[in-house]
Amino acid sequence: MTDSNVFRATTTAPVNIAVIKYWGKRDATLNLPTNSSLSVTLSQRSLRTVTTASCSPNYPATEGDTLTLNGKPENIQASKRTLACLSSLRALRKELESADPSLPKLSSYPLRVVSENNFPTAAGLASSAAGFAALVRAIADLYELPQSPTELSRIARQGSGSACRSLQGGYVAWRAGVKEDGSDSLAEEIAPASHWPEMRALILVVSAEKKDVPSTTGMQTTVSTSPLFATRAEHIVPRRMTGMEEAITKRDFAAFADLTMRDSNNFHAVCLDSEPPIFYLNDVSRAAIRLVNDINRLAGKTVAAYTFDAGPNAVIYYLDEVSELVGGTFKTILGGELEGWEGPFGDRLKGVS
Ligand code: 2P0
Repeated sequence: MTDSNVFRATTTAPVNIAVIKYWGKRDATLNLPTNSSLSVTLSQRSLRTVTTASCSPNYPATEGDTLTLNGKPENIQASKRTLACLSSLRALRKELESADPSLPKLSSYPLRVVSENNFPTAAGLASSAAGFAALVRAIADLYELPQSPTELSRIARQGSGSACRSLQGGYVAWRAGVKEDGSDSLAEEIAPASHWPEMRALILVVSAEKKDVPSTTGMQTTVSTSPLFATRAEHIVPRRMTGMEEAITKRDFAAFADLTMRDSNNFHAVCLDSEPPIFYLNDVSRAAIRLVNDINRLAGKTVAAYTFDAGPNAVIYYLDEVSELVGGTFKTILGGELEGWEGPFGDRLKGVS
């Protein structure tokens, strides 16, 4: 607490990029996925969200809770997902206050949340993942909640599915769960970043524009119209989750890369199989795929893997030993086609300081 009776907590949350993709909800209100997914948490040196949550008995009750995103006020009341996160976090704080009446009644004060991304919002760079993870972590810290990151992932999931994977570092699995109330749909760290410290990610910003089809809408279209989708969710992904966990445990890059590329391709295949079809990749994305294939062919083994989310931007995974080869090739061949990148040589996204 400060002199002015304002309680405050600041935190950061990283971006995560899935190597086994989440695509499809079995419950759109609770944000329950049709299949499990697995992601790699990127270093916070490159992409992150910084969020400050504060509350005070002096904040006017008439203003209610407020959220400022990248300097602009957001309408919290219009975002059911944000309201769901705030109400779950308040309920946990109320439990603490009921158990210990000497605690300040933070749950009754208006909240102010201020959040900044250091990368383009909604450009398929998982901004909602880092955003909701940071919001949940900041308020949980402000309220001094004892819940573990896995327990908090249940709340972040209601903000944005992929956000549940950004509360932990390293390699994170989001278990789809089977319960209707979503209580077993949780993220858990399967290995810390230190388990495989040679892992690197190159981010190619093909376009920093907002994506054409938002993820939530795209997923619903795929679930309700794609005949291929059931095969993906029921057969392909469960096998790949097992294979990917094994590849990570054994630090088997070739197996990790093969599954990563196949799953990205399969996710974009079910997008194309939707009605109307959903196109996220463009010509530059396809050039990046060809370049990774060329690099692997010339290296005589799999040293790089591409993956694409709901947009044209590529993330390339590789190990530190081939940084020069992968970074140098992409910079030379595709550098001119890109709006920016976060590269292995300390290059930055355009417009990022
Ligand atoms: C993923 N994506 O696993 C997949 C791959 C995009 C493609 O999670 O509706 O923004 O908020 O739960 O989390 C993007 O979906 O969707 C996403 P909602 P979210 O990273």
